[in-house]
Amino acid sequence: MSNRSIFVTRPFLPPLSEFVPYLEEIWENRVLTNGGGYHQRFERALCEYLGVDHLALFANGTIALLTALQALRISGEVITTPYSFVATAHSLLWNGITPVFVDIDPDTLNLDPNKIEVAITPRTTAIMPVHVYGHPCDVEAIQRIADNYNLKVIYDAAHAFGVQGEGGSVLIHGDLSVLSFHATKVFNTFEGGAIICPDAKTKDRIDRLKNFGYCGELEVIDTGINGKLSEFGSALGLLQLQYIDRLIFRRGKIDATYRARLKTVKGIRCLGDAGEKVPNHSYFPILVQADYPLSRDALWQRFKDKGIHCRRYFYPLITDFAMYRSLPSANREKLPVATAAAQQVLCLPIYPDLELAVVDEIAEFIAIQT
Ligand code: T4K
Repeated sequence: MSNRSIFVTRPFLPPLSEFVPYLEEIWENRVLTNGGGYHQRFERALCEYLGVDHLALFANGTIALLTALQALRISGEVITTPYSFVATAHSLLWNGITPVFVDIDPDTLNLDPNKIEVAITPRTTAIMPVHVYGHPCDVEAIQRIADNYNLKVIYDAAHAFGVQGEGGSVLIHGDLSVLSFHATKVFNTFEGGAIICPDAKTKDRIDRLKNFGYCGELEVIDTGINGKLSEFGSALGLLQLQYIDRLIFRRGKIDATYRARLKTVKGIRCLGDAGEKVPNHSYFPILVQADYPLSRDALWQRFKDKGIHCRRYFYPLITDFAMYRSLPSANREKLPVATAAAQQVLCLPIYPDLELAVVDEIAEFIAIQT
């Protein structure tokens, strides 16, 4: 294995020379932000690529989550998962909403639809599930519950760029879906994000909310925020889109190599494909189980000593952070599956230019530990 450190991910960047003409156009026009030409072109190109009708670009996924909740006027309590990046629950607290945490499904590690109904109270207004690692949630079961109780559904789809489930893009489910284009994601614009909207009216409202609430030049009709993606990010996104299929294909090769090599290693469970038709291989999580010779943390440390920086996404659970810990729904006894997953999970390096020989060596390293 090479001497350089290996991280859990490494952002893809197109050749700089290919980005220069985009930059020259920005320098020439001096339109840097506020919905310029690249922003408009990138929105259209993304809609086409993702197979969705309406989408609003954002400066990052977190502001997009905050805005999605505002757009649907969500208040009271929202049912969500403790097994996610902290931004999911933070978006609720920032909006003065109480997160109600519900345990996850042991197969997919996504919010368990069977546990949602008992958590619904008269204050519940919405469900915020996460397509963790890009594996689709049980969207039909979640929608059935939402319909029965008149709840909105906002998907945190930060990991689900390009994922196709049954019946097309996984992003068309629920009332809104939120993407992240952060540097560490399958598709990146350095920072960035988007909300997938069901119709033009909702997109209009979201576009106003991300631009301070302005409606025209003189009127402010919503308490908006500055959530706009710049022309730089939009231009980069347009260029990145030309590469995305090749990048996901390459990630698929890495995924398949890990799976083949780890299949026979006792005590290691690779999280399944969850049956999705077109996955994006955004992460490669393994669960280090009791019959493996080392604990998850010991394996993580041995990798670290070798310069291989795996990540324990998602540990600690969101419910273990100080601002959530005292909520009744944060009680670990009510979250046994999430608690166990957070103790066992290790995300292995996966990114397009990770050599398959290195993937082999990482898997071999796992296999030979005693
Ligand atoms: N919802 C979910 C489910 C999410 O996972 C996220 C973000 C969000 C919402 C919010 O979306 P954004 O507002 O971020 O758009 C990272 C990311 O910062 C975060 O975007 C991501 N989820 C989360 C899962 O991971 P860290 O603190 O683990 O990242 P960091 O800086 O330690 O990077 C991980 C590794 O990636 C590094 O060891 C090296 C490599 N790296 C990272 C960066 C930033 C690079 O090689 N280059 C880079 O520029 O949070």
